[in-house]
Amino acid sequence: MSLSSDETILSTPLDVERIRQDFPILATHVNGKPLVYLDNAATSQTPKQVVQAIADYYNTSNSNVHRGVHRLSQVATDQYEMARKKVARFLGAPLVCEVIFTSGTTEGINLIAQTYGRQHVGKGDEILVTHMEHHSNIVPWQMLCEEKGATLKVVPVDEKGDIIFEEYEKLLSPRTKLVAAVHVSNALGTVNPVKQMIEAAHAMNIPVLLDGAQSTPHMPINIKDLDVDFFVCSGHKMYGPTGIGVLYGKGKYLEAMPPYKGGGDMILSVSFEKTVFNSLPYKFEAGTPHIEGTIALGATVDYLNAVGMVAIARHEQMLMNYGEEALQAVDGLRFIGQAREKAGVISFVMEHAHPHDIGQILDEHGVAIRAGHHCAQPIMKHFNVPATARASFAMYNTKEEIDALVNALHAVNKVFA
Ligand code: 7TS
Repeated sequence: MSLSSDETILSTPLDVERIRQDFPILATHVNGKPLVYLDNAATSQTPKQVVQAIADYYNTSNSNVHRGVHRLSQVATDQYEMARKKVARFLGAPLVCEVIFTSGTTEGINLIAQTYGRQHVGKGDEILVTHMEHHSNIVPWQMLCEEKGATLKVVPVDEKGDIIFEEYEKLLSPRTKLVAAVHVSNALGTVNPVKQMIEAAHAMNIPVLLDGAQSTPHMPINIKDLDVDFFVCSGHKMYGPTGIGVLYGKGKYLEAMPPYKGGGDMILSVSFEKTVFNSLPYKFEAGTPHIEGTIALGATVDYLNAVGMVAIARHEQMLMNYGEEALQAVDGLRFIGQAREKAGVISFVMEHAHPHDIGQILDEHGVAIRAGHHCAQPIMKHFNVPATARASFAMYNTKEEIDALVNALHAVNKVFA
């Protein structure tokens, strides 16, 4: 990512040793070796301040939100709505009521497909995705296209793992009803040129949904600056709890969209003749929400603000450069994905060992990585591999941990080469 000079001045290096004290799980030993946790793209670890926020909620204010006149319910509601304000500020959302809590990225995308999508996509229309999408940004659109007689179009990716921008521009057409693109690829680490993609789509009045599951943990996000129409992310990939995520949508779209789920809290009044839906954001939050997860997501945002997203991005970029250099010392290792701009992820294959075998031997050395297709089978096929091994970084990772990864990969070669 590029940093403005102001951001560069403001950002101080991370005190990683101090940060690691906030993550007790990092002191775990696996097979007698210190844990080296490099599977952060799947789920990142959670600092004790966030865990404490969950415990505090249950110990002091556990109660349902938006419906009680009693003290505990008021406290819980205040905390829940405070989390919404914190998240809105963190993501640079123009309006707090445009922030909707979901169970995660997957639910956010499905919500858009089933509401905006079903409302706007018809026979002969097109949805545009990239070749590097996670399955959760492919399958909901395929289901919608199937139902409506529409077509899923795919922006091609080159041999480095960058989208081919001219092809993207050519694919935008009056039939395109939505661009749904990943901000940062979980399989390759590619940072897509989303600002330019959004500008090109908007020039043709096409709205854009960004899958921010892998960008939110690694870089400052400013929805207003991006001018993106929909943005989704997951708490558990940004040091927060599982089961909570965020959907941002521009008010003009959210207002016009039908609800996704019916039930309590999303209504103003119900009779058997007619139901009047609630205003934003409650229209999209039916039923008792993930209250402690939401409040703890607010605590997560506090934590990330205290550390600083610019400082996190710089630290991880340093790890990425160091890692790409260090891994070249491993015989038979080949990177999958060498895009112009990358964040968080190094994906690779080895000449003599299958990714699953790599993952297993690394585990014996206490090193946790992900091996598989990363729920992104189409891009695996593009690179002609069934799977990759993937090391993914977080703010608490160190150069020494990358050295441990490299040593363990030498051990893989000893077994298989
Ligand atoms: N989009 C991207 C880019 C992702 O990386 C993931 C999860 C999702 C969507 C789905 O997020 P969820 O929180 O709703 O499950 N990616 C991964 C991964 O890379 N390894 O495990 C899950």
